[in-house]
Amino acid sequence: MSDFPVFPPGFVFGAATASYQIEGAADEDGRGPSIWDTYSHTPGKTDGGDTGDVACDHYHRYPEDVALLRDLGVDSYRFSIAWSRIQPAGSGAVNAKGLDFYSRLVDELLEAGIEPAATLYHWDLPQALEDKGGWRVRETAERFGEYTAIMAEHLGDRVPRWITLNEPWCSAFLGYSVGRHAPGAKEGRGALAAAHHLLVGHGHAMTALRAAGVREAGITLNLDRNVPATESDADLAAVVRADTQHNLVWTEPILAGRYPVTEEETWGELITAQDFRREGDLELISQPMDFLGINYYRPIVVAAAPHREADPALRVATDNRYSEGEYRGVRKTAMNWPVVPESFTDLLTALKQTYGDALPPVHITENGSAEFDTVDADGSVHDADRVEYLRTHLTALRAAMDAGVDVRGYYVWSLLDNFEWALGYAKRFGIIRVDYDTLERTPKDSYRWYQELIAAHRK
Ligand code: GBH
Repeated sequence: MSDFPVFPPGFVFGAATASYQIEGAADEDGRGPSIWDTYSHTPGKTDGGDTGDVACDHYHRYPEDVALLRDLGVDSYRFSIAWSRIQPAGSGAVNAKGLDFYSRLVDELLEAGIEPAATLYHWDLPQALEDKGGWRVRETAERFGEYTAIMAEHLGDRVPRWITLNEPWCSAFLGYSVGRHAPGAKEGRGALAAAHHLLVGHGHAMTALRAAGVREAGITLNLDRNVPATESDADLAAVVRADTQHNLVWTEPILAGRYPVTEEETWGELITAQDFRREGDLELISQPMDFLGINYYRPIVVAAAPHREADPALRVATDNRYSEGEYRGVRKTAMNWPVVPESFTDLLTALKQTYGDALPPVHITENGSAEFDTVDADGSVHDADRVEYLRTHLTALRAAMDAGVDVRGYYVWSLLDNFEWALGYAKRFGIIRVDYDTLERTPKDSYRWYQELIAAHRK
């Protein structure tokens, strides 16, 4: 056991998933369509034309999945709620069967001694709301607050930990300017408005969660560790721009109640000139949180790249004055992501340095790796690379805690192999293999390793 990093008593070990990536049952029990149904069913958008129609069929197999979580020994399970199961049209009437699914899931978890951690929005916006403008319009943020109130009223006493949004950067920029995620838009102003309205939506959700008296509420951000390709002035300036769009646009309003201003053409300055910004927004957005969720996977090498867009809003929103460079001399995962555990430590200690006491306790709400898993004749998966990834990243996390960062929990991404968005089912992040023909689940070596690490903390 000496190979395991040791965490303090009370540290939360968890596993995470998201609704559209695992549930399937896309047309069942009154679920309305979401932007990911539309996007994945549009030819050419996802690798292999993969969709979440069936996914891991978790909607029907959740008792089996909860049993796997129980055997794993986790303290907590992070899942997300599909808004369009609750409100098929994104507002108004509540679909009782949708609510009932999450209620049964939560009861099953509690019976297994596992604390539910619910994410309210992991990218599957009801299509009906996108048809009215999606996150480009303020109404969506208001509807999100109403939906949150419904969920908190029904599950607030049984779900202790609530996450408003997962990775709003992806929703705003991959969704509305880069176009690699649903709804697949390529807009400048639309993406900036989406970013702002996602923040406002987070604020409305915080208000609703506070009103319901839930135990803990926060947001999950995918903060990036941006490292310059060279020490040239151009590359260093590109890092500032990348930090602004990926990190400061989110952390500054949420943790410091202000827009970032790092150079003349950043999102922060552009947004102050936009008419979607309203008096009082920053107060709403910067309500105190009980924790900050952070998803971490890899560092990003940033190199200056030429301007391609004439429209300044689109230029900022697509961030195309930097390009991802290659991180040399380290192993790459199946995503071609560099494995650099020290970056994880650096990200967290830098965040603490920047925000000090304004940084709430942290939960690592996702960390893990996609690997080229192979299945042996006896059905076993010896995913040594994933075990090594998890071991070194948990060790790096422990180092950040030793350096003074208050980290309360860690959720491995992911419990199951699942629908990896635009990349479909080919990228496998699970500690449990899913056979997409039979939907059979097989724990990988990484599952056993994590199980032992957790068990070692129970002695
Ligand atoms: C997180 O996203 C998500 O929260 C989770 O749902 C996801 O499965 C996990 O990490 C692993 O990616 O679709 O062409 O843009 C992190 C952001 C979004 C980066 C999807 C990789 C795939 C390439 N990820 N993206 S593309």
